[in-house]
Amino acid sequence: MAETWWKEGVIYQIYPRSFQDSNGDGIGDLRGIIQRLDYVQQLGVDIIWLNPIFDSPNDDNGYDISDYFSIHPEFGSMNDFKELLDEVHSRGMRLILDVVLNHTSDEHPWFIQSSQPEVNEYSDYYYWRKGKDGGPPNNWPSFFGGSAWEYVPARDAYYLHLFSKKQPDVNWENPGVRKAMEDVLRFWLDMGIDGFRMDVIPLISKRLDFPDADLDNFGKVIEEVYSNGPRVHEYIQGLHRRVLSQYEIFTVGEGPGITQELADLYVSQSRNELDMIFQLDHMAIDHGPGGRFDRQPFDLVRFKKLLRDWDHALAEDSWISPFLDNHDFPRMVSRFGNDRQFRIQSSKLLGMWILTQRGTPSIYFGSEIGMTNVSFPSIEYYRDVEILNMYQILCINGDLSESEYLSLVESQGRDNVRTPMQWDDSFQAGFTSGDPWIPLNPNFESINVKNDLNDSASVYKFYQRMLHIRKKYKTLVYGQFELLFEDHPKIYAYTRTNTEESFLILLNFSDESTPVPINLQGHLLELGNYPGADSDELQPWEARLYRRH
Ligand code: ISL
Ligand code: CA
Repeated sequence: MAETWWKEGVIYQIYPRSFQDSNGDGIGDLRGIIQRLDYVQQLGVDIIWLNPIFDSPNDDNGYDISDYFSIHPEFGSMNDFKELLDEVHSRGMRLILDVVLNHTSDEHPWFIQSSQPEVNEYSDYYYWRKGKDGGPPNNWPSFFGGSAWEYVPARDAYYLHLFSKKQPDVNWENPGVRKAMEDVLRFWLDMGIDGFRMDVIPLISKRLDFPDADLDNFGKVIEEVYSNGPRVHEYIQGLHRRVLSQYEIFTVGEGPGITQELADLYVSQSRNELDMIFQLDHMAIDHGPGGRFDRQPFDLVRFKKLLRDWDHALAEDSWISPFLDNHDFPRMVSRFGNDRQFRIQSSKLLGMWILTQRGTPSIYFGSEIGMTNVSFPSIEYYRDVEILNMYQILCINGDLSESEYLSLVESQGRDNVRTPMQWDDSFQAGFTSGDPWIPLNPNFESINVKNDLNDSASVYKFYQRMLHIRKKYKTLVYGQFELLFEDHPKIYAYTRTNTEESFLILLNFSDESTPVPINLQGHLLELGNYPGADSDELQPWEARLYRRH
């Protein structure tokens, strides 16, 4: 397997609106990130991923881009961006940007032109179709609820939007679109960035017969109808050949609908497409057929086997980026750990999981101090377009009460991970001197960076040690993965092995202590989350990393 910097690095994801505000307007910005770069560097990560920072009306916080070539003024200027890039590079780190090639904002000039009744260069830049039987062209639902089609009287036609109606899908069949998107990538690569996270990239090619979907299971709709369209590989290979291959960079594709069987087609190096994907199957582990607000119990055994199967399904020259949360999913300690009695232990355990996987781990800001989900008192506190749309559908027009809905949002909603970074216990947690765009999680008085930096047993210090260990042993990057005790209901155990050495990872995913199921002779404890523990009993949420030659 070829060794490269982007396989050996660790990604740190920053949600720019929520990291650090530098000018008191309540919105995190690029100068704020610059102020905090030493913090990020000292943690020990290598690659910073920023969620979209381009001009946008912010219907979906920047995933609705109205100008691909400019920085959103609320984040700063192009000079601020160049300074940030220099500062990242001078600290020996890299920077990747998040680019949305599947859709634009409805306020993008292309869409404004495209909506005009007169035929023009942009008329065909989006998917316009006539209605059927007085309704939309087919039954496709949007990711955020409601129909994926919106009627525009001026064209007497509907346009497709798989996300919000302010995010029309662009028509990649049009060579003008493909060329325009290549220009976008080239512009930022020429500025010296180190790669891209590509939003919903397997969605860019559509089934042009627009077949009705079977609405029983939204996950299947994504996989079988929206994703992996007929020309998707041709399009990605085109980007690779004409643009990406000319630079020393890497790409990570967000992979909704990419199955184990299809993954190699996107990420095997021999395919000349992407360098890695975020596979999302494990993020749906507690989703029912209706999606995230159709919550199901978490099943550890299914989780372990799913992730094992993903690892084994990938070809020798394929790669992924393991993660447990990001800006779209709840805080990992609240979802997979215990964010009350065992917040510190389980945050460390999950950190050990991420940093002992095969792949390029991705850490979402705040995980390194064990930030948790938030519980806001009413719907007015929420900002996310998905949460607000589903409120209309499930409460106002449906039969959930507000409190039933809020309880779903508290466990599944995206705003859980978008509250501001908790730097200290002062006013607004040190995030802003003004009014934050979304309220802070009130637990910032106890959970914050300042506390963690002053405590040698903190989650932050554990991440720092774990990152150091990951750097030291390439076996943790490249070594074979093998799952042990696959049916054990509490323990997640596995080995990472290459020719020189082997690691054993023991994680107790439960609130009860449990006997160690393996003979530990010849194993050296590298790191654990309980002081001095090397006994034959695993404490609640205990995590241990052993090495043996
Ligand atoms: O949340 C999901 C399922 O309920 C994910 O499938 C997610 O919505 C989907 O993968 C797309 O996410 C990406 O594109 C969206 C944007 O809102 C998300 O923030 C982004 O990560 C539209 O651009
Ligand atoms: Ca600001």
